[in-house]
Amino acid sequence: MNVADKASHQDIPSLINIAVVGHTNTGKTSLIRTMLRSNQFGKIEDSAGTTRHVERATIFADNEAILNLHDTPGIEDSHALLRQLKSIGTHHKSFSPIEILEKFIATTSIDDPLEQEAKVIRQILRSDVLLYIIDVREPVLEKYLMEIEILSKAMKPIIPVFNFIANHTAELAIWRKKLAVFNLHTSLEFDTVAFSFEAEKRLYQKIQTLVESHYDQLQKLINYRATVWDQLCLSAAKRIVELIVSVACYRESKRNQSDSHANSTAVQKLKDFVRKSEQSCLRDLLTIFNFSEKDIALQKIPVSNGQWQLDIFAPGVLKAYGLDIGSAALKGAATGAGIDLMVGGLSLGTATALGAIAGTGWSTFKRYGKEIKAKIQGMQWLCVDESTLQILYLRQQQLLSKLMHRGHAAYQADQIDTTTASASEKLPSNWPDIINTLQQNPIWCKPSTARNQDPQYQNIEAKLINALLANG
Ligand SMILES: Nc1nc2c(ncn2[C@@H]2O[C@H](COP(=O)(O)OP(=O)(O)OP(=O)(O)O)[C@@H](O)[C@H]2O)c(=O)[nH]1
Ligand SMILES: [Mg+2]
Repeated sequence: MNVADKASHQDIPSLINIAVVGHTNTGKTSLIRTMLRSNQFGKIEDSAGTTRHVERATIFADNEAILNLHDTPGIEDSHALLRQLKSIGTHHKSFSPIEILEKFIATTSIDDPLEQEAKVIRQILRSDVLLYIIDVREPVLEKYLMEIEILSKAMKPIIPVFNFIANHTAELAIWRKKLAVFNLHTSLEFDTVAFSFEAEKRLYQKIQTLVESHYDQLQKLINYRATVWDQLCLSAAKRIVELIVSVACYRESKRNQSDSHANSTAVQKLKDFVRKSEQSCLRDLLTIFNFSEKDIALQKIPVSNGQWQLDIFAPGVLKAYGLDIGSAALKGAATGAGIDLMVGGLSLGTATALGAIAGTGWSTFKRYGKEIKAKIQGMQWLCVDESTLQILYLRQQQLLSKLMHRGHAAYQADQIDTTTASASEKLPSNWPDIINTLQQNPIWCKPSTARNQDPQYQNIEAKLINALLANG
């Protein structure tokens, strides 16, 4: 639960107060949105001076308020500000740096050109920690170093947070070096768009080391967030497993060989089932992660109007997912793209791979004799072929990994620096066995207590979940 309201003088004293400061347009409000898991907080725009007032948001661990985040207007004119502070210092030689800052606030009127800066200074003096947000794409200009010099006068711990880090490693190194001159060694990389839970955890851990009096409260928050995150990822993985299982177990009965109309209706029915199942899974996954249309565009997820852009049965789909077309064609495609023929409990694709149809070997016959007999007797079903199941899995895996890496920050889709398509997407190690078992258990197509308590099913579910989450 998050609460955001205008800054007031009545901050709850026991809460740690964190001011989010920095040059204008560096992503301060974006960072707060990501930390709040809400895109309702403040206003974000790709232009200077978007945030005009200090705004407070409280972060909770379950029902317990843990910390206040204070969004501040961006510093725009550090030259003029530093000049002003120096001038106060010259007139009040005995003033400490903090007293100079206080004098500056007291003497800056509402219509002063440095009014925004005065709001920032007022907030930093009231805060326990400062998060100084840096746009690493920018060169280390003098004005930024002046900002740091000004902030350090408040004698508060400063944590530099590098934003826009994707594809900017060289710039990051330069920034680090420059900050070391100011004795700022504890920095963080936190791309608010390509959000990672680990980066957020490190942020709280850094604050913990700087404000030890709030160590336990922050630990509560870290633990709470970790639990919530794990649950979120687990329910998403479970939803994907449900999809794979229902599609792999699904069978459509095939009448007789000559009735081509009935057969093509059955093929259509099967394909519709797969498309609808995938679509409903997509909808659920986006809901679980609270993703909007805008987020989908930002993460370059190939989905429009709630549907995958590339139909799962489209001719180019195998190639698009880097699958071996040659071997897929050999195994499946008994009755049309994406459809296999199931004979008894055994699909033709599987049977061919096992050599059962070729009739080789006594042991194969002993194992699959019933299915082969069934084939001879003409009991046949249509099922989804293995390559389609592979695509189905890979597509959800890719989606899950994108859903697990995003903030609530970004605003314009074209601002993304990289796509997050991962080369490590692959099938679980025992994939053929898993599919084979699923295909032989059509009763698992729908959830049931019997299914969910079956150790063989539980084993498959666990393997798929582990594989999905290991890749996230
Ligand atoms: N690619 C990318 N864009 C970001 C990131 N963080 C913020 N942005 C974008 O940067 C722009 C500025 O973000 P804001 O959060 O409004 O920045 P701000 O520092 O609060 O700006 P002011 O309130 O004007 O000082 C917006 O267009 C954001 O979508 C990031 O990590 N990566
Ligand atoms: Mg802002």
